This record gives sequence, structure tokens and C-alpha cells, in this order.
Amino acid sequence: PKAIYLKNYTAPAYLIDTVDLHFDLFEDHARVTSRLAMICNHDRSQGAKPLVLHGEKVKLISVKLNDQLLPAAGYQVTNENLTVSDLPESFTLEVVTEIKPQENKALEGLYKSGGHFCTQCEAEGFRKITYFLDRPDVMAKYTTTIVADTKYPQLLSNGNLVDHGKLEGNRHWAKWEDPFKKPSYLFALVAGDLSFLEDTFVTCSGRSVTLRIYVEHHNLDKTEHAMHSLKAAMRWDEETFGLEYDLDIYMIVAVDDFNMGAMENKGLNLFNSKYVLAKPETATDADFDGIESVIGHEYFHNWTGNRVTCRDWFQLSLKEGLTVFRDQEFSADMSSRAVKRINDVRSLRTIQFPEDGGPMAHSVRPDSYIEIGNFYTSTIYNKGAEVIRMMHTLLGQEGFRKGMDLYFERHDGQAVTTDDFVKAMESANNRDLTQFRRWYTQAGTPEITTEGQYDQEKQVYTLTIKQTCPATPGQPHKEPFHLPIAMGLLDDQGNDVPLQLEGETQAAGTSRVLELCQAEQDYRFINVAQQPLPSLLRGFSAPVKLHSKTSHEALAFLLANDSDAFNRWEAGQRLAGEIILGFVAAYRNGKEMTLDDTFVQAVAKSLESNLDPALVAQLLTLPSELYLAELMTTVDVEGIHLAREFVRKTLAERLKGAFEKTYKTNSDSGAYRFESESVAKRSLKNLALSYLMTLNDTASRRLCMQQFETANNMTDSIAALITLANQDCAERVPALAAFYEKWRHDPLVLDKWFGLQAMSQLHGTLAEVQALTLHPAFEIKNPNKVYSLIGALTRSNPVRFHDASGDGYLFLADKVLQIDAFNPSVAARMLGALSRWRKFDEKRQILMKAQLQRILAQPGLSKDAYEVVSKSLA
Ligand code: BAL
Ligand code: ZN
Repeated sequence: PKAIYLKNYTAPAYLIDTVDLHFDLFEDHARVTSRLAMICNHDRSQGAKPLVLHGEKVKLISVKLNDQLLPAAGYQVTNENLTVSDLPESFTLEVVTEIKPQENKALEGLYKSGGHFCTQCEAEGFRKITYFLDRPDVMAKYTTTIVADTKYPQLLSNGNLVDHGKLEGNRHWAKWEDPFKKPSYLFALVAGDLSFLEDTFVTCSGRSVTLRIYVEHHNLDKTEHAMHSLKAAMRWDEETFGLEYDLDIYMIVAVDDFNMGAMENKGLNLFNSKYVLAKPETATDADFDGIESVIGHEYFHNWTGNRVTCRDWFQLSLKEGLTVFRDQEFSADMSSRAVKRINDVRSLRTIQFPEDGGPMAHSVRPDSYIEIGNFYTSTIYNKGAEVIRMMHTLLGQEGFRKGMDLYFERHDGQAVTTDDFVKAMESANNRDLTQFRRWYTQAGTPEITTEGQYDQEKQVYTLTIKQTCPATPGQPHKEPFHLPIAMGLLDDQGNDVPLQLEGETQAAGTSRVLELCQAEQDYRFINVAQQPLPSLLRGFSAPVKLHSKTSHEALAFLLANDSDAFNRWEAGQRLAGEIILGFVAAYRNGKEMTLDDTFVQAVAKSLESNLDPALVAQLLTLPSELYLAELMTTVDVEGIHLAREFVRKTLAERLKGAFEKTYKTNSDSGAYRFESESVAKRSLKNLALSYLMTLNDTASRRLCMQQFETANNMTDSIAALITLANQDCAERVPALAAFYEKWRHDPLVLDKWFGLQAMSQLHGTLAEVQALTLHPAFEIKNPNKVYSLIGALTRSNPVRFHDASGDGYLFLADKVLQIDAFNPSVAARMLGALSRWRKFDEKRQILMKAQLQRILAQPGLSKDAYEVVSKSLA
């Protein structure tokens, strides 16, 4: 397979003005007629260039140019293209193709899921429907007619329904017209037998928009939260960015078989049902949150992605980074800003940082790819969002809004680049962001080292900040980044000190943003009456690794006193992390682990504090094994697990009474409500339960079983079951069996059941997962099942996946090869767990590498898997 390079980008030789699509859907095939009104987009003085349309796995039936049938000699067809030459300045091309949606298990293009026809076209799925200029800079107006049997009552596509009718032979049709120009990746079609929840939204200009959420009939009672989230998102975008919805109808369709989370097709979003369906009995608080955030994300794409789209796929973060930033801000406004930020940083550190430090590292705007499907990464999405967040921090809320307004003023209806976005921010704020652009072009996680020096006599505190960035594939040397560092100084009472930099006439505020642009810079704060304690990178103002010499006492002090909630959490994480890693070393050297009192007291203090219980739950959650692994040069898989579990158990033993009290205080026997206060209490209560269950004593197990048996909501029920699944106790197997019996007909709940068994810390987990792949409820062709069982083991259970025997690696490679044969995109995603083999000890390196080589040698390996494996081995 060949790489595609950004530097080779050229404008399309032809453009498409209008697309008229006609779908005839049958049980064993679909016939697609596409009429394209095209115009030449190149200088014809040297002759007309050939028109090269993309098409894969489609059977060509006929081609007409200006309504004249072309003979076979009039065009060339390969596995990837249809080429027509000698074309006039403007013309109509009609292409008829046949496809087999029923056989499509790659879930790209047109396919069937749960008996319904549906589509997924981003990034390059439209070419699996018909021959087309399947690239985002070709934007056209679409009209779509769908003809199908009446057993599919709903026939949906983008835009507005303009006509429909009945036909002979139990068939009917519907015609949709999308008034907005769009690229082919935003095309969507659904034909199915579905129920819908309907509502209306009156926009800020007074237009009434119909909102519909389509689901299978038996799921109609699980759509309210999604509808509520959609309306909240629509209002939020009007209030925050002045962005109003533009069509008369907005539809969401839930689909069980979906590679991604959801898709922002114009006016017709397709969603993985995981991000639509929820009711208290079946969905957890985390699910409710996830739905709110993904519904928001796809809705926000209507402006950031659809109205203004990407010129090419190297610009993917233009829409994804920006839209993730928007959905993060939306969620922060809907609940606790600090807790939202903590969760986002957790995922950045456990998913994006490893990606940035591994063989697949790429910049936010990559320079090349083999398969674009492999670039829907945490770097493009989450680091991309951090890059937008840094601009927001540097320019301020108002400045950022001015930049957004200008971006839409300049580019509405266009396909543009990340650089166009930065230019709009620059022009609107009269700022030079030249150096800042390095965030788009340089991969790798920058490392920041700080040192403070206090001069009592002069009352000056000098903060020295240095930055470096490690080499990444293809980028041996890095230039300094432009970094916003939000910070404050604390006095010995824990109060924020007013900040005055040398050269300033007076102190201004107690928290400010330093702009680090050089490899090393000094910041001199004057009129500092006593030795301060710095609080750096408040709110995690830049996606970097921070190193500063801070004693455990100072970290405990920050944990108790910092006015920045994020940094309180961060201090606690650092403290816990340093202690655990110290124990890892102790374990290796055969020394005893002893938990010192500073930490136990700091935890006790947090438990007793009157902070938001959701924040307390975050403060008491130890850094994950994945994050701790990231902090080590060579990962000590068992050491990390044992040390972390030792700390959890010791805390439970020493603070048993406090955890029991916390459990009781935060228990609520009332009806389930999804609102911040109850969610927060549940999170702290269930965290207390998980600590108590590390004791595996009769009292804790009784408490746990009582919660499991009497819970009136999935959050409490699953929290109890997770802790049971982690303990070798008599209640474990019956509880798992009872849960299965109760929920055997709900696939999304079964995903949780598979997932929690795959994440169990017990020794037999790998064998259990292998057995579960043969369970009647497991379907390897359903991505959600693959992610919840195989993905949970390989990505979220390091101690069991990285079993020294190498059996975990062998298991993953077997599954990847099996899945790659029908769904390369899912197979490639699963492969990430093997790609960082260099982080492990020599024995594991050999075992992991052997499986990667075995995959690479597989005849017919997809280019998706090939790219990940070959780059991992390079
Ligand atoms: N565009 C693919 C799914 C998403 O990011 O919304
Ligand atoms: Zn997106």
C-alpha cells in the first residue's frame, strides 16, 4: 500500500454542481443511479484532463455522458477508479451501479444493521455506493430518491422531504432535497421499520425545527435523554457562539452495528445506539453523560464540519479538534467544569500521550497517511481540542468568539484548512500566531521543567520554565512551542498571592497565563512577601508533561488548599503516583511497601471535606495503571498493579470507618435522577464501595450484594457487580449469572456485562474472555461487542493482557486477523494495544513483536492493518 502526502494536494480537476441520486433497494442488492452535473475546474489550454472518479466494490452497470450511453471503450474501470476522458467544459454524467448492502460487514458505504438499511460515508465510504469524486473539497447539492419495499416504512436522507408516494408491488418512495452544498462524506440514507420520538425546537430567530429520534420500536422508551440533550445543545450553540440550526428538520437514527460513536451527516445523524438509548434501569450516569456529549458533538458539527468543512483529510482536526473543544465546553456548562476537565485530561493522558510517544505518533495536521481511517485518533480529536483550547486561553473568551465569527464570515460553504482557522483567529484579534502553528505540525508531547527561586531580601520570586519535546517518527528535532501556562502562587496559609511581574506597575489578579515561547524563560514576580508555593499549569492549560521538584508535603498542601480545583486533583495524582512508583521500585528490590501517614491523612481530609462529592471522588481515584505505565521508561506490569492495589487496600484498611460513613452519607434511597447533585453522590458512594470491597470481608460483600440486589438504577447495580467481578468470592459467579439472566435481551447492557468481566483483575480473566468469545450473546461482527470484550481486555486491563505467557498477545492477533477479513477499520483499531511493544521488558517485546510479524505476513491483509503493523515494527 502507498502513502498519500499533504504536499501533493492539488485542487480537483472537475467539480460537481448537483447530484441526483436514485436508490432502488432490494433484499439481495441495491441499484444506484447517480446523475452528476459537472464542470471543469482546470486550465484546458493544454487539453482536458481525464475525469477520475473513485469507486470500490461497486459493479458498474452503465455510464451516460449528456444522456448518451458510452460504449465500454469510452471509459476505463479499475478496482479503485472509473476514468472518463475527452470531456467538455460542463456536462452531465449518469452512472448506474449495483452494490450488495446485505453482504457489507465492513460497515462503510451502504449496509444493513438489524434489518435496516443505513450508511456510513466518512471518510471514504461514499465510493462504496457509487463512482464519485469522493473527496471533501468537492461540495455539491444533493437530491436523493429512495425506493424500497413498504416493509421499510421510513425512507430518510439529508435535507428536507420534498415528495413521496406509493408504487406497485408493495413498494414506495421518498424524495429528499438538501439545500446546502456538502461533500460526499456527509451523505446519509436510512430505510427501516423504526419508531420515533418527535419534538420541536424554536430557534433564536423564531423558526420551528422538527426534531426526531428514530429507534427500533422496543427502544422508544429510551430516547428522552437524547432529545433533552439535543435541545440543550441547540440552545447552547445559539447562546455561546450565535450559531442557529439551518434546516426544517433534524433527525437522529440509532443503529446497533456502527464502527464509530456517531456520524454528523447533514440533517440526518446516524448514531451508534450506545450514544442514544438510555433509561435509568439500563444506562449508567457515565452513559447519560456520554450521550449528552456525543449528541452535542454531532450537532455542533453542523457548523464546524458541515457548513465549513475540510479541504482534505489532513485537515481532519479542523472539524474534529474544534468540535471536541465545543462539546467539552458544552458538557462543562451542563455539569461540573472541574470534573469534566479532570476526565478529559485523564483520557488525554492515557490515550493520547501514549499515542504521541509511540510509533503511530503524528501531528495534529499529519503530513501523510496510508489509510485515513487510521487517523481518527486521540491526537486529531483530543490533542486537536487542546490546541483549540490553548487559542481560547491565549485570546480569551471574547477574542476567541471574534475569531469564530470571522471564520464563519470568511468560510461558510467552503472546504478549508487548519491554517485558515488560525488566520481567522489572528485577524480577528490582531495577533501573530506563527509560532503557535507548530502545534499543528510537530508531533510529540512537550516536557516542561520548572524551578523556583525566592529572594527574601528583594521579595522576588523567579520562576524558570524550560521546554523540550522528544523526537517522534520522521521528526528528530523540534522547535519550541508557544505555550500558555496558567499559574498562581500560594502563601503559607494556602491563599493566592497577588501577582506582579517585574516591569508592571501593580499587581493584577491571582491567577494568570504566562506565555512560554522560548526553550527557557525566567519570570520574575515582585513584592512577594514570603516564599511562595507555585501552582502551575492550572486547568491543564497546555497538553504537556510537567516536571517540578515538589515535596510530598507541598503536594499534600496543594491538594488541600489550591484555589484551582483541577490542580488540587493534579497534586493528589502526583502524590499518589510518586508513592505508587516508589512501591514499584521497592517491590522489585524485595523491600516492603509502607504507606506513609502524609498520604493517608491527605486522603482522610479529602473524604471529610465539604467539596462537591464528584470532585472528592476524583481526588480519591488513584492514577490508573495505564497512566502509571506511561510514567515509566520500561513498564513494570505486575509491579504497577501490585503497588496500586496495595495502596488501595491499605487506604481501605486505615480509613474503613471513613469510607463506610462516606458510603452512608452519599446513599440516596429516592428515585433515580440524572442531575449533577445525585450523580456526584452516586460517584462518591460507589468509589467508597470499591475501596471497601478491596477488603473482601463479609461486611463489605454484604453491603455490595445488598446494593446489587436492591439498586433501582444501572449505575449502582453495575458498580456493585464490577467490584464483585474483581474479587474471588462466592457471590461472584451467581451475581454475574443473575445479571445476565435479567438483561439477556438488551445488547447494550450485555456489552457492560462482557466489559466488566474483561476488566477483572483476577488471574483467570484472559481464559474467561476467551470463553466469552464463544458465548451466544457475543457477535464478532458487531463492533460494540468487540470493543467491550476484546477491547476492554487489551486496552484497559494491562495486567491481564500483558500476561507474561504472551497468551494475551496471541489472542489479540488471532482476533485481529479474524476481524480484518470483514471489517479492517475495527481490526486496525484493536491493533493499537500491540503497537507500543518497545515500552515493555525484553521478553514481552519478543512476544509482542512476534504477533505483529505474524499479522504482517498474513496474505490479503487490509491496508488499515498494514499501516498500523508496519509503522509499529519500523
Ligand atoms: N466525523 C466522525 C464522527 C465524529 O467525529 O463526529
Ligand atoms: Zn466529530
